[in-house]
Amino acid sequence: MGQTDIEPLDVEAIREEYPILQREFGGEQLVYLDNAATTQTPDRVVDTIAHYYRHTNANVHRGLHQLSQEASIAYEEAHDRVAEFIGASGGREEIVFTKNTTESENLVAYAWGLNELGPGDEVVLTEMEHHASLVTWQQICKKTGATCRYIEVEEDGTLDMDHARELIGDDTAMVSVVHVSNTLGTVNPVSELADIAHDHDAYIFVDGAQSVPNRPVDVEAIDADFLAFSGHKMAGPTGIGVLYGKKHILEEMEPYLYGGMMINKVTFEDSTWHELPWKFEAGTPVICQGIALAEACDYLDDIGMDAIRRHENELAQYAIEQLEGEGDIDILGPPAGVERGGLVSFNLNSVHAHDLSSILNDSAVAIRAGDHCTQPLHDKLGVPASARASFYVYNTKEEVDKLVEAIDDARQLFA
Ligand code: C6P
Repeated sequence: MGQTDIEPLDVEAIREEYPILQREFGGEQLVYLDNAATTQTPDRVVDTIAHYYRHTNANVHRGLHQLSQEASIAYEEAHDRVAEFIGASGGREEIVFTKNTTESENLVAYAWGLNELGPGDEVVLTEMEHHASLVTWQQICKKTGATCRYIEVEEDGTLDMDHARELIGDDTAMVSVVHVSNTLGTVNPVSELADIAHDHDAYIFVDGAQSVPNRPVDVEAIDADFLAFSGHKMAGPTGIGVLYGKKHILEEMEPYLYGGMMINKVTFEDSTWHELPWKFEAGTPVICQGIALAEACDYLDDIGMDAIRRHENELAQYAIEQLEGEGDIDILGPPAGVERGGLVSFNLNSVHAHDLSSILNDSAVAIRAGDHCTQPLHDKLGVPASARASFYVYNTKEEVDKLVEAIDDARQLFA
């Protein structure tokens, strides 16, 4: 479907499911523009959590009693629902529930990387990786003697694909790339990168923390070997992340954490492992969070992922237009008109982003300021920090206008 055929979101109706958006600070209604950090949670997901604890709460896979069986079925089915949401035809066997994107990255780095990488092997990342990917692979490379290489980011915030083709070669064992940059908003060509990686028998790990919440993502269309994302950035609860992995790769991997629930047979001498995905879910898992994440997937699909993608891009483009108006704001990432995720990072002249953020807070406008866990990228761009406004399904152009007005107040203050 072309982006123009898609019905716009009924934002007014959507907002009714988020009482938190009615909060006021200092007499001003909250303008929540920190969604790339964490999105708010709609009533129906909160209700699912409350219902679970009121009516179903029990440990899973252990009890033969009715409650435990109900909780187990709901938890297992949540894996199937998440698989469906990202187009994983292998169902629950390809979906591991973790704590967050960061843990999903570490799971693969430890369970696969520590065993498979060695001197001479290369892990190819991008200069716009989040620390969750960058630090994890950097440290696994240090432990194994493998080398990290970084695909350069061009001045317009896109990846230098010639450089990607140069770097990814027969020594490459893993390409780990962020799908949508949490700092630049850039949408990376992950499918093309997957083809390049596979031409050299390397795996590709896609960091979907900022893409799965905001656009349709189909792991099989991309041909990702691994994909990670977090529930708390997609209208779900905190405390749950997802690792998708192709079944045949997960089957070959060693477990990451050992303990109860992930075993098949244990003796004093040795142990064997449970089937997928339980082999990777040691101990009591994230039961309620998993069930609530499945509800968040239903919620997002009911709105429509194509419509969400359009809404986010429209708000980001509108924000760029408004922010560029005065000529004293530097926008990071692709220029106006180029599709991006629903976020805009920027700097106002010589005002430190932290100062700007606290002035905006006086007007109840919540943004993020700092390095957004992309320190090397900020170093490359020659700025210590940036301010970032990020949008979700309940944000409006009027809220972008309030952001712009609040920035104007800061402008007056620092004039
Ligand atoms: N970015 C932000 O404000 P966790 O914290 O594990 O749920 O997600 C980590 C992560 C990984 N990759 C990308 C692209 C991300 O944006 C994030 C989280 C938040 O930008 C917190 S730093």
